Amino acid sequence: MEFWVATNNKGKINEIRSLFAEVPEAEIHTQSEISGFTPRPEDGKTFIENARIKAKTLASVKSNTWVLGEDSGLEVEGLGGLPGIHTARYAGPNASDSENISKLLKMIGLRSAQNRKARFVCALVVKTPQGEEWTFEGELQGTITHKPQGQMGFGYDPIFLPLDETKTMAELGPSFKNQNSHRAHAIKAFLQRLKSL
Ligand code: ITT
Repeated sequence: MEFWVATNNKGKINEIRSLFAEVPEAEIHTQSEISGFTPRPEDGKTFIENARIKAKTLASVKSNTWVLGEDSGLEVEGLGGLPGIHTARYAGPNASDSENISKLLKMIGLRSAQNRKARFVCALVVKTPQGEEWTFEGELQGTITHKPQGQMGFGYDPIFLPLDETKTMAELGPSFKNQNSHRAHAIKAFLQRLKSL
């Protein structure tokens, strides 16, 4: 049973592979295996729209199989929901994780030191082998810390303290994310629907 995932992000794909461990017959592939494949620009206005763009673009070359488009990001309350759909490129087009983190900490310091509430959001658009579209969403609430801590995970994990936790997501690591992350919630909802077929 093949599942093609429309992402180039290695952190995401590692997590998606772990989440699919409960489906032993699943073979996970990514768009990077398709030579000459060019993703379309993510010019949607919402996470779901961008996830749909990713899924549709990959489904146009991978029909009659399962295709997953995943778009995710961080919404910070004191920044009016930013960086939102711009999370991956918050500090510029080729920004590294540490550059994005530095920019976010600076912006919160400037604009909203009092309100560090945030949530991670994951939108998942699945194209079924029959061409139907299924959508799923997941979120994880938390706060933004004052400095990065922890080495695990990717992206903004070192500055994200999940609600009711005393460690950042980068300190909590894969066992926590596999159960509780925004991505885990969305993928688990998909796997549940898949099992009900
Ligand atoms: P693809 O479009 O190829 O999937 P991307 O990294 O550009 O890769 P997105 O457009 O969905 O993916 O951007 C999501 C960004 O949000 C990602 O680059 C991270 O910076 C951040 N992010 C998403 N999920 C995260 C997580 O679980 N932990 C930390 N940061 C996360």
